[in-house]
Amino acid sequence: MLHIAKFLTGIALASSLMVGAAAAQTVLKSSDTHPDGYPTVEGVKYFGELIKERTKGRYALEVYHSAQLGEEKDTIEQVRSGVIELNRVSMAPFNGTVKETIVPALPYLFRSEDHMHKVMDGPIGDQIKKAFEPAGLVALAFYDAGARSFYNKTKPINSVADMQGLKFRVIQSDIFVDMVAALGANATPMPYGEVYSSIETGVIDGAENNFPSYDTAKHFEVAKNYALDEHTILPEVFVMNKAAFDKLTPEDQEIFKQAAKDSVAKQRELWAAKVAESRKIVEAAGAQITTPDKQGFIDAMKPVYDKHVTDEVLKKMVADVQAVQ
Ligand code: GTR
Repeated sequence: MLHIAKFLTGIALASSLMVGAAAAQTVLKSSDTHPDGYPTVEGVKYFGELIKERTKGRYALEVYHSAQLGEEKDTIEQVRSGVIELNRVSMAPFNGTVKETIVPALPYLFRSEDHMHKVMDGPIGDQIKKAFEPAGLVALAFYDAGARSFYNKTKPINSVADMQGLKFRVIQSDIFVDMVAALGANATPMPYGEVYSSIETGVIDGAENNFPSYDTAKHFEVAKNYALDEHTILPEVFVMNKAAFDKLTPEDQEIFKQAAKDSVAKQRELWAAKVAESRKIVEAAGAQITTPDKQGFIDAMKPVYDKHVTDEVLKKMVADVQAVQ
């Protein structure tokens, strides 16, 4: 009898300990389209380590890389509805819902990556972060994504004239569709994961992205001509479901914000190294890099501004960005 009683108490104790341990840790989920090791994935993982350490293990993070939870449009819906708590995505798919994200997506608005950093780290960046709230999201951080450029399987691009009639996949945003149209080419928005096979089978001639994406998604295997036109220097955004963020204590909210801020420095460092590495990889694999006449591309972009920078808020933001030295 005594034995059984002891045994039962033992079970009760063990299970209460287990429940206690499970309740003490909330595991949050975050999505990323890129493979493990990519600078955005590593930036978010670092954020996860920091929140775990600074909340003494009360919070932990699982990063689902390689689009395991779906393509960006889908994971944006998942994070908005709270199915997942966090998501690292490009800002372009938000252009239709968070109008302030149009500004950093505009072609040739940022003069350099330094200029972009100054803007996004300052009051305009804060204004863009705030604009995510009505969409049910807290923008925790902006990460680097370098400059996007066009690549294709058909021919080298040296000027806007060479773009004529080519078919490009663009990221899912009307600005990008109009940008390609303004260059005399045709745009097809489609999920990132479909680009490789669409180029391979000739549905499109190419796409547009930075060196690390061109490299890790292996697009260089099917589209060898990479033109360094650098049409946008569009940063990434790391967002959290707002209801999940609001549930945190004020102290934990501070921990999350500071951890996100600390992860930015880490991601930027990893990013710079990855751009150099990816460029070497694609060149060694036979990619032909051209440096087209950029002024022609810049001049062609007026209709994009005329169509998308229409309201006063955006006009002022564009002027503010241009005024940042
Ligand atoms: C990459 C970006 C991804 C994804 C991709 C795309 O540069 O990091 O988040 O948006 O571009 O073109 O779909």
